[in-house]
Amino acid sequence: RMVKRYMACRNDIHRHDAPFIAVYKSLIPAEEELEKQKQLMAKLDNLVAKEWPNAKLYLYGSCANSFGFPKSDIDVCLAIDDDDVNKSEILLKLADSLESDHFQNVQALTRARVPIVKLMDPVTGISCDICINNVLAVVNTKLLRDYSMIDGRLRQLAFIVKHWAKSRKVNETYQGTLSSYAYVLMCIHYLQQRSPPILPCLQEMEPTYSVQVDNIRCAYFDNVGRLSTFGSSNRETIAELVWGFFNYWAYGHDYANTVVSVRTGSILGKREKDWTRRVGNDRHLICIEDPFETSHDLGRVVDKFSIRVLREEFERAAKIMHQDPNPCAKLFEPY
Ligand code: 3AT
Ligand code: MG
Repeated sequence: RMVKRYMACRNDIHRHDAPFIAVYKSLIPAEEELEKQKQLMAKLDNLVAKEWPNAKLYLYGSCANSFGFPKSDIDVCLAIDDDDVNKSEILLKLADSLESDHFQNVQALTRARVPIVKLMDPVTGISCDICINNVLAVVNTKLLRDYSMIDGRLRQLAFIVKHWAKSRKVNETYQGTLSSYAYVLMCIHYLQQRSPPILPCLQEMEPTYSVQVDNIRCAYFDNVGRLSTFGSSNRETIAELVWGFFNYWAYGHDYANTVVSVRTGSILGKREKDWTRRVGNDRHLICIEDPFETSHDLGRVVDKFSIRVLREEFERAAKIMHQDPNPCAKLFEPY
């Protein structure tokens, strides 16, 4: 009986495509907003060029990976090629220049885990964090953006999952739930696993892009213009994918033994990564491998309390997708 009911839902799922597409469209930032971000970057570029002629500024995070919501703060990385950079010194000097240039709320947080300068641009109203030499974040931002250009369904799915996670308050790393970056990787992985696949595994293909970041080699096929028809033999639509994504994380994923890996486009064992036990504060209760920093589990922030919250939310979402006549309204109900 269960199986029958589930099949009925699945065949019927397409009527929810239009409402999900409408939610997706309502979440895409307007063109003016991207213009304002560019305007602010140009201003910051000028300021940096005066102080550090050999340095370069990069946008990273959701304002550059194509998974950004409207009105997000922007994340900027100042890349300075110097063997012995003193980050605090640079941040303090940068903060001074920003204040003289009439930026507001300028604050140098030199003792934070990732030291940054915060600022607000009174002209565009955009707030911004600038960090130093966080090159891996710039590279993983490019990887996410490249994946998003292969098949439009990734961007649709990731916006919906991020919107769900923010509405349900499970996108708060300081409370032991997952970062936006982790959710996007889960979406990429899910689309790599479809049959036929909707996304390829770029890191398993012949590299056309390669950079060395400290001791990590970041290499993958980035000529994604060539892959624009990759997923076309898979006809699944957004409602089906949202359904399948939550169903996987509610009932399909083997939390005890496995790791999702975008790097290999497959599911790995916890054993082979030696992620079977708690080390310090890292518990590995849900394992998502970083595509470049492979010793880094993006699920390590999740503890024994927040894993229950997360799994209950996945189950709630899956049930809504199975049963609710209007899942689009219910799914994003504020927690
Ligand atoms: P929001 O729209 O701001 O929620 P975001 O994509 O900007 O989403 P975050 O603010 O969580 O995501 O992170 C900003 C970027 O920093 C995204 C990614 O390039 C990098 N990043 C975040 N967390 C990690 C991590 N644990 N390991 C490596 N890179 C990370
Ligand atoms: Mg961000």
